[in-house]
Amino acid sequence: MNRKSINYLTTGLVSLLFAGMIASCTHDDDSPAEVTEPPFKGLDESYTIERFRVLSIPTNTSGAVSWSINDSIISQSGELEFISTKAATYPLTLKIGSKGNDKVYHSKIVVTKETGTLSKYIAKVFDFRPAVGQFMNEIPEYDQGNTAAEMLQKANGSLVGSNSTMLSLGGFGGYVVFGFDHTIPNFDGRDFKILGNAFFGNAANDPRSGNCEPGIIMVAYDRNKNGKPDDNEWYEIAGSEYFKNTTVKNYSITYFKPNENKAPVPGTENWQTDIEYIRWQDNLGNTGFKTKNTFHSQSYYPLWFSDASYGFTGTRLKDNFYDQSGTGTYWVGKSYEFGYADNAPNNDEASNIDISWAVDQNGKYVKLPGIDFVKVYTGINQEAGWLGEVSTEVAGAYDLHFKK
Ligand SMILES: [Ca+2]
Ligand SMILES: [Ca+2]
Ligand SMILES: [Ca+2]
Repeated sequence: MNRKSINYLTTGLVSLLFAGMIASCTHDDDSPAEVTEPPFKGLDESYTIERFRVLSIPTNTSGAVSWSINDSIISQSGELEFISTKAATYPLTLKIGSKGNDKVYHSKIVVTKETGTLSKYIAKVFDFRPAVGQFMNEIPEYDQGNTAAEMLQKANGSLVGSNSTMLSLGGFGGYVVFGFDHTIPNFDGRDFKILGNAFFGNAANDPRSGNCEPGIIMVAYDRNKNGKPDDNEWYEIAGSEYFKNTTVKNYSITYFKPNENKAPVPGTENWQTDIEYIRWQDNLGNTGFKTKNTFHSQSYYPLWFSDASYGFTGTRLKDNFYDQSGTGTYWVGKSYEFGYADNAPNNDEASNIDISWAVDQNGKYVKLPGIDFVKVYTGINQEAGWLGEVSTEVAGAYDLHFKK
């Protein structure tokens, strides 16, 4: 917010009306009143920031800008966004303007060690909204009468810290949102890992396939520093499938609450043909039923959701499971190349994510100094034979750059 608008806010309604009168008298065309930023007054003598926090230094300059530390240019943006993992002092030089006609400013950035203790693991789960699925109400376990807030508490119990355990997101769209107690920096290469329960089978002709259930990853940098992810802070990680025409953007699905009294009872006669269990419909005109299998007899609809239906919108990946046996006995999911959760074993490079893969809603890459929040949702809408629906599991996450 610039000084002018602060004045308007603090001097109240009368001056707002007055300003409106002036605006309507003096502006004959449709162009908005010009907002001039205060001129850049140079750098402070020094800037202090804790490590794993982003320092922002605006210049309000649209011309050529170059920031450097020693001889390395670190940014050419009008606003510097600096983050470091080490407590150290960095000499900072700023040049504004073109060569021969530039102004040079000197300062330094003092990066200090954090006052509290930081964790490289998930610090908080903000939201947990799974889709329907065979692990629903089991991972985490639903107890009679649990509220959404209580289920969120259980999700925190599962994912926070170094001893994290698994959370199942159910079918397409089901999601979890979590955050860290610091900003994970976006350095060269991959920056953070998302843990899942994916593993590869042993087929010689298809070694990177097995139990791979890719989830779409979204990231948010807490630009307004309010400690929570805001709608306009989210960006999608463009994984290996993002730009392919087999990927459906803005796919929407609705799940309808089943009548559990009429649900097929696994093991009874005809239960396998009597599969009209949880009805779903999507925005492409498809509709179907989610089935029940012999392994899980509990409700597949999150029982703490009282609504008659609920849904999700997001990026849908091409079905990745196929019947490798050809007789329906052995289904495997192919791993996508990069950029998804629960898509490769935890020790595989494909479970590591580069923040530089983040894109905006138009598919344009965005430059983020780091991220504070992550959202993962199931990216597949497929029933894989007797295995049941493809559902992403999240079992934790951590910062690949963090060192004590
Ligand atoms: Ca990176
Ligand atoms: Ca925020
Ligand atoms: Ca899984």
